[in-house]
Amino acid sequence: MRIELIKGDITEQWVDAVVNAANTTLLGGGGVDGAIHRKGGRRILEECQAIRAKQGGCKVGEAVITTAGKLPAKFVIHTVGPRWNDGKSNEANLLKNCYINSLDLAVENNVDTIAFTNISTGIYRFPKNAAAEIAIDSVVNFPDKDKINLLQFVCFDEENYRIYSDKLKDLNS
Ligand code: AR6
Repeated sequence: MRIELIKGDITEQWVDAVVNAANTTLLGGGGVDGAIHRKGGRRILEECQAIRAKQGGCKVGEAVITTAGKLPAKFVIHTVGPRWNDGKSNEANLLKNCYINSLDLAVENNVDTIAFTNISTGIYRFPKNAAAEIAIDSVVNFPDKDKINLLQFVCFDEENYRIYSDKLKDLNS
């Protein structure tokens, strides 16, 4: 698996799957979730509503998959990151689960290329440095990583981009 760092907007990535930072309702919201639903159109929401009807939303740390509607990607994997509380509420493990469960779903759906946003580091206020460490560690140690060709970390904000640049440099040196 090749890891690539991108500064930009995940809704514009030509990959098989983009990973959304959703909430437990799966009905959309602000941040990247808002951007994905706005640009992807209502088929994404309709599939989220069908999942809600079947299993009642998505728990923190878990992931579900839908079409990507009008986005260039084929699928959206919606995962729900933990809201940062005090760091002692299992936030780190829950964030790790987001990455692993999203990658598991990707492999199950034969996804070859995937883009991740920086889950939980916006509205949910997870500290960015710690979140990046968890994200990189989770993907590098993902057991089935050979089944995915390309993984992009798509950073929208400058601070996340800088943090990921530093950490990925360490990894490659
Ligand atoms: N492309 C890539 N990354 C983006 C984009 C984009 N278009 N827009 C924002 N980001 P957030 P959370 C980055 O707040 O913290 C929603 O209301 C942003 O810079 O989108 O997990 C949901 O419905 C940040 O680094 O998600 C939930 O209620 C990262 O995406 C709640 O927010 C995550 O920020 C989830 O909060």
